[in-house]
Amino acid sequence: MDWTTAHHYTDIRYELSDDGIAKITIDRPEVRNAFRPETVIELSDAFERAREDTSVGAIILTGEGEKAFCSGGDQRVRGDSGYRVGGNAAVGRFHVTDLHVQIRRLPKPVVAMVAGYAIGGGHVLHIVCDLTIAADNARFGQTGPRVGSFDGGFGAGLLARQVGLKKAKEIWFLCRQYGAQEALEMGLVNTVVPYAELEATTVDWCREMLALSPMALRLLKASFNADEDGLAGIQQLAHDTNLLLYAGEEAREGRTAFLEKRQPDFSQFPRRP
Ligand code: 2NE
Repeated sequence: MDWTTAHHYTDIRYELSDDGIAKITIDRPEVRNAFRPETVIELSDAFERAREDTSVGAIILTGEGEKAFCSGGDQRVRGDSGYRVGGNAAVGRFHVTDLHVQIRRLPKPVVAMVAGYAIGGGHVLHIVCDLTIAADNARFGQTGPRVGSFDGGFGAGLLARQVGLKKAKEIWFLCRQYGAQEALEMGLVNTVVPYAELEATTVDWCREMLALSPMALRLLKASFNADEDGLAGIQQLAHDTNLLLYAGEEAREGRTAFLEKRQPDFSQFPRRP
């Protein structure tokens, strides 16, 4: 697969295929692709770039190398109030909170391509992606309680929806690691393939989605999230619907009437049963 670098970053790579796939790679293999605040800020920028690029229809999130997808927050820059930008800020924070929401709000499918460890906050990153393609060497798990941390947001709630409440509690309470096959059996990933076929399979899945209606996929993603995200999810779905309403004659009449300073004539439009 040929990828073209579309923007240069420090901690990540942002590449495009020639047929509408963006690939975002966490490029810190020396720490098993752990993310520091700068990494998350760059990830956020790259996802926004992929969102705004109308030629992009599917996004892959992955980690450099075969040893890890991501090992979570970089513990070397973890301070007493979060992760410190530049490693030395007095006040830290959790930039990844916003990234989780951003991935879920992004109206294009996001596919986690996992080789090696998806651990801790790295595990939560794959949980918030729409699909996960795992290599046979993938290992999944949470470590929070081992290092004095936890993710009670999507990391707990969404995981419980994916694997069931008892299993989700087991994953968090025992901090065990699970192999790719076990992850598949519990519904944590969509498929498992040999590492050598990981990227080709992920690209194939993306291409299958690229051949489908982008608006239908957008509305489906918003529909799944509407159920899970409460009012914020309903807002996304409703605004997506408004986007479609804008494209029709009925809404145009409302806008045109306002601009022409006249009463709108909606009598020409059916009151659908
Ligand atoms: C990922 C894992 C299981 C890999 O094990 P292994 O044996 O393959 O590699 P090793 O030797 O442990 O790691 C290689 C190098 O990467 C660093 C290590 O310290 C080591 O460095 P050197 O000794 O070579 O200098 N490294 C690995 N993960 C790191 C990390 N997260 N931060 C900084 N350096 C890291 C094994 O490495 C592991 O268990 N890693 C820690 C996983 C972890 O606990 N992550 C944080 C969970 S909390 C979190 O992510 C979080 C949250 O809970 C809430 C909000 C935001 C984030």
